[in-house]
Amino acid sequence: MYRYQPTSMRFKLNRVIRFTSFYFIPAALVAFFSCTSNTQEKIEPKKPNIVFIFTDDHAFQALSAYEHELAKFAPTPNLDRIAQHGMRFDKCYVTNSICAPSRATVLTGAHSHVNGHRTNNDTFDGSQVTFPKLFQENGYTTALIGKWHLKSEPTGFDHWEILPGQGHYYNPTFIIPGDTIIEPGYVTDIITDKSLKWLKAKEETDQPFMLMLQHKAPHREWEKGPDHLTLYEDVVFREPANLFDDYSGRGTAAKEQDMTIEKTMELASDLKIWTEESRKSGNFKRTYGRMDETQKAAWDAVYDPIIADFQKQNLSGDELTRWKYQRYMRDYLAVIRSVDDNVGRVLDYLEESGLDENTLIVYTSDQGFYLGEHGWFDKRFMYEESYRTPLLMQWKGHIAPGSVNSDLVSNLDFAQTFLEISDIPAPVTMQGRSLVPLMTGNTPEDWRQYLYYHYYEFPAVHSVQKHEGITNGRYKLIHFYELDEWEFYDLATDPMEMNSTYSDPANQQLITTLKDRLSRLKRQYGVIHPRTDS
Ligand code: SGN
Ligand code: CA
Repeated sequence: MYRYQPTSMRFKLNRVIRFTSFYFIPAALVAFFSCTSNTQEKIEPKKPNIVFIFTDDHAFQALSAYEHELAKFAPTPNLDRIAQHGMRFDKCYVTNSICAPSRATVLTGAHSHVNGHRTNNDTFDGSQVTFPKLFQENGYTTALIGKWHLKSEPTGFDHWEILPGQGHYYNPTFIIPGDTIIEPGYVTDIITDKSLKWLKAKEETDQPFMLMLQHKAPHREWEKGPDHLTLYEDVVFREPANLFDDYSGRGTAAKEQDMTIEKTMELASDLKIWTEESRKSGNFKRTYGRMDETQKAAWDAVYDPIIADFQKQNLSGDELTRWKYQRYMRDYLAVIRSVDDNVGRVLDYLEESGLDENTLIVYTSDQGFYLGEHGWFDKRFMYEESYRTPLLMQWKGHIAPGSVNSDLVSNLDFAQTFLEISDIPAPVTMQGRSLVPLMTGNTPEDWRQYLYYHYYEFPAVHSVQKHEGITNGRYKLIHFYELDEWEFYDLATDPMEMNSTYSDPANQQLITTLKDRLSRLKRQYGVIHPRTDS
């Protein structure tokens, strides 16, 4: 029923249907019909619009459409609407689990080593081909509103308003062409207001549009918005079973990272337990320090009693870690609820205006995140929580409502997907594959069996070693190549990835196959070159 037809064919069919129902009435109108049919034939059907909603560090565990235990206590009803009206992808993985490289891959449809953006320290080469540029060249109007993080000025957008770097939660600064401004309010609300304003202005035109609506939330330091300050304060979240992981089943990289709730997460900037001393820091200035007096008063009314209670308890050891985990969850999940409310506003508008009839709505994040699993926050590793990212897509008349896909897909595929629905040919530099057949329930027989991963940012914040790897969705082989340490997991028997069984004799044949596949993928993507590399 939801079979995909190439866009041009679909448009022709629509045209025939409209044509017959309107004109196949009185025979007396035949003459009229024959003089108008030419004009009618010339009307080009409108190409689909795209609204791409992107968040920063939204773990799939914290999106209730994914039915994770945690989200039962912190539902996301509006994001779930996209899944109800469309498709939930259960195996969407990123090529490189870190912010700016993920964004560069989304734009270029290419791996980090091809688009040149391997780490957050790189500057995006905006002269290369990106899908927004191709949309512009093919009659679309394009906009980018929110977090950008690619350092160079955006290219390929008719309209852009971006946050500098990571941006701020309260009274955020925006860079706009030729100027820098400060907007009063909470960043998630403001990005949504700006996006709705841009969308509403589009009502006047007939031009198809592509909007990239990119939130800062729920990135560290997880500052709640004014509407959600008390939300979840009474909830006690269930701890992940491996909150107190001792890393004994893995190698050096897991043992030597710097991203534990216990040691790395800061009481002051992360958990808002400010002291006289920590109030002098730059972190204080760029968070609480940006609030106006009214915002501060509302904030203090919630956090002052928390600080007092914390000081009274004098916690240490595991009890302190447990307390930090609860505070982390309360803040992080409340920040997500504000994303959810604001996504609801966008969906309401698209429905009320009827734009949802011809708009692909996408919700995804730049990568996943640890919510206490392995004792961690942050991302970077190829382990599931940070490797996977949520992906929901709604496109009326094309994607069956409430459908679920479990093929291996990637942020590498987004650009080609958007180009295909808009009938724009993808350039050869793009290395993914269009998800359109999957969206319509017709996964091709030769769909990929393996995904390639590569993380490059070391030494850097959180001290995660460089690694590359391969997965088929069940087995995962990871190579921390600067340490020359390998890890192997079978997600069917060890879903939390607690014990690498790389040395288990029973796995050797499988590992040899995966190594061979890894080499093949590296050749295919141009990581190694057959003539010069082994
Ligand atoms: C900041 C964060 C880190 C985070 C990186 C990258 N520290 O440095 O925790 O890993 O950004 O995040 S913070 O105290 O400044 O928040 S990313 O999403 O942009 O890749
Ligand atoms: Ca991120």
